[in-house]
Amino acid sequence: MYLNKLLSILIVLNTVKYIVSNCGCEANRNSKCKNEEDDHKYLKEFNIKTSDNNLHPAFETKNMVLIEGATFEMGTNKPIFKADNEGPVRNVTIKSFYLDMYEVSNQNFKHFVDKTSYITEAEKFGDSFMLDMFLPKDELDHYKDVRAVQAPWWVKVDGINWKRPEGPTSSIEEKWNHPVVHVSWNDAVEYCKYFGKRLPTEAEWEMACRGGLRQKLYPWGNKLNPQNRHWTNIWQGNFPHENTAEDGFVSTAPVNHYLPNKFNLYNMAGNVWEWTQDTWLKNDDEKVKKGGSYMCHESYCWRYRCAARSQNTKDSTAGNLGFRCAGNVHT
Ligand SMILES: *[C@@H]1O[C@H](CO)[C@@H](O)[C@H](O)[C@H]1NC(C)=O
Ligand SMILES: [Ca+2]
Ligand SMILES: [Ca+2]
Repeated sequence: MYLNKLLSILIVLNTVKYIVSNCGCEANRNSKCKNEEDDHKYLKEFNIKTSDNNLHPAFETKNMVLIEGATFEMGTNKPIFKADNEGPVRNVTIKSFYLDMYEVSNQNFKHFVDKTSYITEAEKFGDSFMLDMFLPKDELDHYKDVRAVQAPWWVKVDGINWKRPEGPTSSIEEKWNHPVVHVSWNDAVEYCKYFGKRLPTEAEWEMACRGGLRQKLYPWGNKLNPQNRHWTNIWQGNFPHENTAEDGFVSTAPVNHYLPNKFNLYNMAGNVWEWTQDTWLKNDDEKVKKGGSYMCHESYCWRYRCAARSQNTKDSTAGNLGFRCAGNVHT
């Protein structure tokens, strides 16, 4: 099955002319696309909150882990992307909190939507960003003028959203256990709130990612593939033309695939980026995301390290960006 998908991907000719050190950071709603005019769809009042009037279920800690309060060393003194402010290392003290073991799955999100009739921002805007190679060649030609200038492998495609993640005719029927994608920060906040949860802060997320290890690159240590196995879903091959999927996945993997870290958390690094509560550089429109995704490769986007960080605007959505929720410890 993967071989077929791989072959079809290798056949898709790609028109990308240049590469920047980026694997998803430019897929913002405000990214300049060649052909894009301001549009009524992008006005703030379009974003009606739908879950506010619903009864919320009580907070449950099922499929969450309790992370005991502690002081940990956040950041790194060996930043790979200095402009991202990955450093310096500093001690940060965190109170006990709960964190979802898994990225929020399509199944989880469907449950939420069934209960609340929530409509995501990508559904309201009518489009979202996806990786060009997932589209068939004829459909791709149609979108050649709506690529993000800084990251031309992103195409903004009409009719894609969490239910149709890889093209207007795709579905999630065989992906119930995969992470939900094409959800904005605003959507993630609403989802977590409904379940009595919240997004983790960046510091909570990073502490959780490290799983009690001190200053290691990854949730499992410093080597990418110890024991000769894959520990996360990233990109193997030459981005953005070829993905050999040695880790088993061209796109998302099930949220419980690969081994968990010492805190029993799955896919903190890789698979999909995860929204956090925090604001990126004092600009409240942009929020911090952590962990990297299936589109990351060491050569250009070594961001599946615990210290790495990136950002998107609150209303941005993409095929490699999801989230998990945190919860307060009620005493
Ligand atoms: C953090 O605190 C520990 C324990 O007090 C200390 O050993 C370590 O040097 C501190 N790290 C930093 C970066 O200050
Ligand atoms: Ca992969
Ligand atoms: Ca992840």
